Amino acid sequence: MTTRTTILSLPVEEYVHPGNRACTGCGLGIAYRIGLKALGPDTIVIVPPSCLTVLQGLFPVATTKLPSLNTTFACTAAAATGVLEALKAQGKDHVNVVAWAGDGGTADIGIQSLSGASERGDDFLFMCYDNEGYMNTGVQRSGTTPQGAITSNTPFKGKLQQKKDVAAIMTAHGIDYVATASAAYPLDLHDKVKKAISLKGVKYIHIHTPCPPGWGFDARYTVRVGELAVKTGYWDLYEVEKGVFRLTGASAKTLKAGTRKPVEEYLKSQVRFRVMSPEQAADVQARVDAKWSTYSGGAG
Ligand SMILES: Cc1ncc(C[n+]2csc(CCOP(=O)(O)OP(=O)(O)O)c2C)c(N)n1
Ligand code: SF4
Repeated sequence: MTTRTTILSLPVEEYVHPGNRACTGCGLGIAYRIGLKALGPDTIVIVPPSCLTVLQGLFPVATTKLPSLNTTFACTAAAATGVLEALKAQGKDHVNVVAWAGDGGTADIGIQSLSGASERGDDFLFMCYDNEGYMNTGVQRSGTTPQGAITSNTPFKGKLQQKKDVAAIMTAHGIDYVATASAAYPLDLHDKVKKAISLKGVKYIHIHTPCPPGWGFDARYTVRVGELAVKTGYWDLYEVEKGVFRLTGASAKTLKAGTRKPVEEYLKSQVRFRVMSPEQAADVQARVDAKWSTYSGGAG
């Protein structure tokens, strides 16, 4: 059994310089900082176009203190494979190769190379930070934008389609480790990154990262919005290790204590859901209830 991260055991080393170009209150900023603490100094990061490339900035004022490769969207996972092979040729097998992409770069544009690498069993970690849209280019809808959310190209009725479940798609590849996480629960995220890099093959972590300007909430409420997503059961913290599903952290506690809040509290915390009718909100609640009804006994 792995030791759980606590606020006291969280590494003090920082791999992200303070003062970066992300918006105030960016959930990605929290997740990236914590994820890199778990990865440590022997890490190469591969990043496609996204808010993360903006956060990182350009040499010589880049924020990431680790080697970082910027790629095109579609080849993120293929670039990770290439870096891995180059390290192998040099006899360096101690370096963590980590692709870190937005939801557009993962769920939509990058999914073919990620699927191919998963099937081959290449040994790297793929992190998807999910701000539920193409935020860097002005909040366009992506495959993971949830139903009912206003974006710049779904301005009147919100997005009509359901959110794509990328963690489920990755689980279907039969890889050894798939997890979900949240920027609002950094210790749970730290645990999962640590566990992922101890395993072989492609590992996949999908992180819910609230985005103040894209979702429409005040920058001071990033953690509160992230917590509401989890406490209402809208976004669940879990891991699937070698095929075994287990709720983790706050989601496991919510199931055990039976304290799940109404989804409405989450929907009302953001301007992007303001066009949803009471019937649509009830439909979201029904879907969340149906999902949670399958969890009984599944928590660990
Ligand atoms: C092939 C290609 N299409 C479009 C773009 C323009 N572009 C740059 S960043 C971006 C948005 C990326 O969205 P996502 O992956 O969700 O990351 P986020 O911006 O939300 O952090 C787009 C469309 C591009 N760089 N390359
Ligand atoms: S638009 Fe959203 S994801 Fe992008 S930097 Fe700003 S807060 Fe972060």
